[in-house]
Amino acid sequence: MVTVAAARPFPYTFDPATTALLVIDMQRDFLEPGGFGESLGNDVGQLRRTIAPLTALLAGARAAGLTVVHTREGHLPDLSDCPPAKLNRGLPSKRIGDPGPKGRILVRGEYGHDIVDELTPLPGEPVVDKPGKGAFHATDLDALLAERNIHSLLVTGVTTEVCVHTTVREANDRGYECLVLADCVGSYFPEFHRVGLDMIAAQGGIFGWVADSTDVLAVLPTTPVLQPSS
Ligand code: C5J
Repeated sequence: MVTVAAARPFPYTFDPATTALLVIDMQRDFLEPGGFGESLGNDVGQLRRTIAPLTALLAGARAAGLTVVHTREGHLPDLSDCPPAKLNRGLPSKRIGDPGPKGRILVRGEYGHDIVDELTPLPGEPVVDKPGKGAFHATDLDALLAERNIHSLLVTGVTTEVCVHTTVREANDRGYECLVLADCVGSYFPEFHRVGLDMIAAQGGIFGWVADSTDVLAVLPTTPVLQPSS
């Protein structure tokens, strides 16, 4: 077991053998200049600042032998997995499935839907395609984690108040202990980011813990932990 003493609201203890690094929706359309997110007037720099610390954390997690799971938000090309309540939101000309600057918006298989080059998953690392904001909704994530005997999640990705928050809430309800890495999650809206993190750690850690990636890197083993069989 290792402990992140600087985590708030109190130290976070985890067993690297039963912990996964979850990388949520680090997709070109959310993060890259010229992508869908920027076309809506968002400052992608607010998200891009997560790439460098997340790259370092990924390297540390891989060296320690942690399970690494990536997610992508998006839909089948015929949009049959996108409920009307989601489809009918947003600017009329920039809805899910419409042509966007990097391919059809949030459609699987399109260039903009895929993960940014800096964080390309390694062969063997699961990539969970999710139709919702939460990574557990309508996916096999829970089964995949159970198969690997995972009980704790180091949570990273975008955006803090939407897909990260929804996923942490879902995970918390399912019994996972979640540590959210403040410098590895990002929002287009700095205020939402700050408050989103505060909400997670409030009330004695109502949804989980918050720390910086350097606090985790300082305690991660430098050689691979044995993966327990499920
Ligand atoms: C994510 C979104 N990934 N903001 N999506 O947070 O719509």
